[in-house]
Amino acid sequence: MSTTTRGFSGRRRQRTDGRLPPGQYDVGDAFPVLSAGPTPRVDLGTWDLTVQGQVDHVARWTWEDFTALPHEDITVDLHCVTAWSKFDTRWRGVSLDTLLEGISPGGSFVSAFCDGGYTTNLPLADLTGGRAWAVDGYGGAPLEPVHGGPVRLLVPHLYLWKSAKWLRGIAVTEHDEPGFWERFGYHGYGDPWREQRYAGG
Ligand SMILES: Nc1nc2c(c(=O)[nH]1)N[C@H]1C(S)=C(S)[C@@H](COP(=O)(O)O)O[C@H]1N2
Ligand SMILES: [Mo]
Repeated sequence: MSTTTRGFSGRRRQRTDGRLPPGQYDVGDAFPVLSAGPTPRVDLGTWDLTVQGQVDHVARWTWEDFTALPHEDITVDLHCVTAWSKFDTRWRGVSLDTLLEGISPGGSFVSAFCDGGYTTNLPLADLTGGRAWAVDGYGGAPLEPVHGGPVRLLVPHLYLWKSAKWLRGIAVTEHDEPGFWERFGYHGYGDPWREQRYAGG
């Protein structure tokens, strides 16, 4: 259910079902693209995904390995710190529980890293328990490059800047090390329900 209200910046849909976090609006069918740089060209022949850093062994999947992992369909709401939320988005991907299976982490944080150099930090615990995925499908099709294809991180319970596009791996770290936007003042954790948009806010 959504209703339409007219605000200072145009038409912004509101929801009345409790699924809109504070300060957000429903963007509807639009899917904005927010990237800090150009969309990287990714060669699937040399692409890999790794779990590395403070671990007893590095786990690595080639594209062929990754596509053979068990995939699941995911329907979730997205919340961007720039205030748009998008509801019932449909993704397909591999649970981080699968990728982290058998890893002995020597730290309780991670830095997700990407083609193009983007990074973002999260508590390792937030990637477990069926709450995070490495996704390669969106809306029943392969994930488009502008939205992070071939593979992006999807962590829908945190603001969308934590869902790193063009994901190449997860580095386990001992300390919480600020990533790209976190170094510019974004919040270290980024819970949309607590409006953790900026550090100190
Ligand atoms: N590699 C990478 N991942 C990224 C970004 C980026 O610039 N580079 N932007 C982040 C931000 S700020 C947002 S809001 C979302 C936007 O995802 P979208 O372009 O699919 O809407 O991607 C996040 N992941
Ligand atoms: Mo963002």
